[in-house]
Amino acid sequence: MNSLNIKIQSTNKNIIKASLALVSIAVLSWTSVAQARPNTSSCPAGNTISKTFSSGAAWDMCWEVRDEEGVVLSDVHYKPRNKTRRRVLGEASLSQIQTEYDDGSATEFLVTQFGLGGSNLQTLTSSMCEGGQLRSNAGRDVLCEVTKANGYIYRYRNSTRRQGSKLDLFSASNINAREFIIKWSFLENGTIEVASGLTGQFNKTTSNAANGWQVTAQNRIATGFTDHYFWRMDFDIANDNGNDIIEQIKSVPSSDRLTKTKQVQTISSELAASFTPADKKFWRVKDQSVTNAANQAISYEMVMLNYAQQSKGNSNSAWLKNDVYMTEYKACERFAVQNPTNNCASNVSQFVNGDNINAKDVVAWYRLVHHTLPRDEDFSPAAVQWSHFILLPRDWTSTNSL
Ligand SMILES: [Ca+2]
Ligand SMILES: [Ca+2]
Ligand SMILES: [Ca+2]
Ligand SMILES: [Ca+2]
Repeated sequence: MNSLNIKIQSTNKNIIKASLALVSIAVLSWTSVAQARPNTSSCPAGNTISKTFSSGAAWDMCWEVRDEEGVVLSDVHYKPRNKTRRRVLGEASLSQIQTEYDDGSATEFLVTQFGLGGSNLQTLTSSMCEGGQLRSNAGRDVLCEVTKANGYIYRYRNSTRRQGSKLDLFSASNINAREFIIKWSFLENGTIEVASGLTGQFNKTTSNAANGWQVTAQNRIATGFTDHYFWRMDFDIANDNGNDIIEQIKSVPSSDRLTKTKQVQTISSELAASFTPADKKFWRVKDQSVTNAANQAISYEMVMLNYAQQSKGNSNSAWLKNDVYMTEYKACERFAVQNPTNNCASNVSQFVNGDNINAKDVVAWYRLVHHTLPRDEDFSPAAVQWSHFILLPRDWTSTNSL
């Protein structure tokens, strides 16, 4: 058992107990790791990121680099202005990028076959992190931490207005000449924006113009392709990571569409689901016991709006059929696809196997799709194409804290 597994497992008390019964060696060092997480004090020296805005609102988290996922964030806490600091996420990562080519060329699994970390993770210079702070891993600067103005948080006539700030974290990974900018934005008002920006060089060519775009300057046909980004979000709301509840919320229009009726459903067993734009379906993760000052359960809502790009992948890949997957935490379920099958399932569609997720340690997986039909202007390098989604506090505070 390596230290990574121990770290992941340390957030699950049941697994720790079971493993302690099985593993009799190295109990001392093992216990120290197990006790350490999920407290931020367990974060390796120098890997804590914290930001307090002038309003008093604050974020703090831990970051690490893995060969496969690249930058992984953990123990993400938000402190609204004049309110209690509470945990939002236990861990968050980009757990797979699957690339399908329009001409049927072999599918690639970038996170497990090549890795966003290791030597693919790019060294950043201060000019790439203007006004910010570079953070290093294994002797190289690989993460930029920068505070930026973010425009209006709100305004109401000229008397009531506030402009806000955000904390941006980004890294860049180069895989087969394509480059991915992975960016996390933590806004002063509790909103989290998660984004991957595709840029770099599009080198793949094809013989059939119907499967790509004729690039005039290079006299070749650049292949079209689809990237499926699988984000893994282990929400661990507040102190207890084992009592989180997922709700699916719809606003269903009447047949004449003159009204909409809200439907709230607690998801009691593991779920694979897709968007229904007509119903404005979304999901939130709420704590079973912690409430805001108005006695409403605190929660984060997943705003996974990507209707224009979202589509099913090839029919041979069950994990490309749905947009979201909600599962019970399992330490071995790390990659959405090509997960190591040592006593574990190989992909997220199999992670959904009927386990109870009502007041449990739940994990949300989001498949975000982006199709690229290259343009002349992309050669070269290609302009960044952002694919992003938002995590939004819902009833985290009883009023607008700013
Ligand atoms: Ca957890
Ligand atoms: Ca909780
Ligand atoms: Ca399961
Ligand atoms: Ca969880």
